Amino acid sequence: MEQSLVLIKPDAVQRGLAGTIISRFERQGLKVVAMKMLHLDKALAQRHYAIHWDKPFFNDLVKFITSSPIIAIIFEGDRAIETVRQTMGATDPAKAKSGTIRGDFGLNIQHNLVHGSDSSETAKKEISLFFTPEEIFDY
Ligand code: IDP
Ligand code: MG
Repeated sequence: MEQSLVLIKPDAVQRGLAGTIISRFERQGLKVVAMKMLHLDKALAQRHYAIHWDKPFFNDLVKFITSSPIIAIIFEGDRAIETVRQTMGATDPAKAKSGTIRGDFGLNIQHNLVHGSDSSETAKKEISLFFTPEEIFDY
């Protein structure tokens, strides 16, 4: 079993797409094992996106992800990391296939609705940034 950290980003929460997005992952057989709503502070946003610190879009990304509340979820399942990435679609909604979350609802490369871990190593790091072991359910 794998776990992936998913963030429902400010644009998705504002547009009332949280339920639709959670449902798309559930339909793929992924199970919610932890979930919380939170307003990210700058420090946590910078740690979460640390890999992108030198990119030209880093400051805008941190501003965007801290602009209003998000929903953090751990999805568990067989090949959860790959399944989450496929269900999300490509980073740029203009390039994401129809039938994916970003392809169907994303507006532009920044406002692309959802985050998902990109490897088992990053998943472990990201999960520990957002959740304590006690907040993760085994059922
Ligand atoms: P991912 O979310 O598909 O893993 P990453 O390359 O890890 O994509 O980028 C993290 C986030 O940074 C993206 O989801 C998007 O919100 C934002 N981002 C990526 N590339 C650009 C860009 O060229 N301009 C503005 N924002 C970007
Ligand atoms: Mg990424």
